Amino acid sequence: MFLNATEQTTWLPQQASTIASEVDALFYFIYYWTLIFLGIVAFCVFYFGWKYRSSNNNSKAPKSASHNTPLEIAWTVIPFILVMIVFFWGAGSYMKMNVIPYGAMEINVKAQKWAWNFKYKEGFSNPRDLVVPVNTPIKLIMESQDVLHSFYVPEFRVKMDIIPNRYMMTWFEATKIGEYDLLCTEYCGASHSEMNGKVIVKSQEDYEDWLEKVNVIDESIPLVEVGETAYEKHACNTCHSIDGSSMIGPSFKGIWNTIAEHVSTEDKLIDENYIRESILYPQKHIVKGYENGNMPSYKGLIRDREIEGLIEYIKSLK
Ligand code: HEC
Ligand SMILES: [Cu+2]
Repeated sequence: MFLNATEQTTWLPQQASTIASEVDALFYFIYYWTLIFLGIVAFCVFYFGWKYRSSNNNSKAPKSASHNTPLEIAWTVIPFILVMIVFFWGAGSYMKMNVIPYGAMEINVKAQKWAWNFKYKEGFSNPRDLVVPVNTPIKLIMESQDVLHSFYVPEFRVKMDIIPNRYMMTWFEATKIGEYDLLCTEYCGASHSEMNGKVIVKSQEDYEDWLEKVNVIDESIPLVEVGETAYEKHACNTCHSIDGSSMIGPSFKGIWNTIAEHVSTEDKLIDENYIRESILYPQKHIVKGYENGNMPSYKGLIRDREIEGLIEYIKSLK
């Protein structure tokens, strides 16, 4: 429980990446030395407080307390050695975390208010969940569409800020098959707390099966259901309600075939093309009363069938 357990403990989540045990070992090293020194200092405070209390005969106190060479050397050299151990140990782990192994599998990450999207080299993108094979180094090439976000997977001990207008890199190698929480850990606006997903670690075989399946959209799923899933997966639900209540964006309820009132462009009928355009080029028309909402563009992040699904879904919300 106390020394670097691979399973979840009271203190730390389980270790599910190659770097996790190293991070924890250093953490516990610092943690226990801190406890030891806390004990020594607290003991001295109470012991000397008692020993030199005023009711005691003060003649016991040393005549000159200005200097004690062995003591001073001890309290300089011992902490110095400890700090140097922490420094070199930490620098070593830091290098490992930041030097991306050659030949790592690359995945592009897009962060935006308030959703994750993962682009695979095979030519498709997966919203919300990052699916990876086990025991494979994964390099993430991350970018933000808007503000500062941060990619955080506690079980992997991996955290990297995503600064707008540049690529941010990080990497990890998952060691256990399973599902792990993925969180945004940089406050990024009203629905920051909903900006989460999963890292799904699969065996090499399952991963290849998934790759094959995810590329073909299952035609047997009705469009309305595709739309309903996309509404959640693409985080439309953080800004658009389906019950008529106004959030950051207008509600989807009952808007089909009504007229959208726009700021500075002409009003438009809400039909198939309008919804498609709203998803791909949201800044083209701005709905009255929602000037400050700033919907992100889903161009390149959403599949055609999902757009078709969302249209059907919005139609169904009477
Ligand atoms: C960050 C918040 C946010 C997210 C996420 C978001 N939207 Fe929007 N959306 C807005 C805002 C704000 C507006 C109104 C301003 C505008 O027209 O750009 C809007 C407008 C729209 C409109 C036009 C509605 C009307 O009444 O004219 C549609 C359709 C739409 N969004 C669909 C979607 C879909 C589908 C998704 C998910 C794939 C989505 N939005 C995700 C904020 C968001
Ligand atoms: Cu965020």
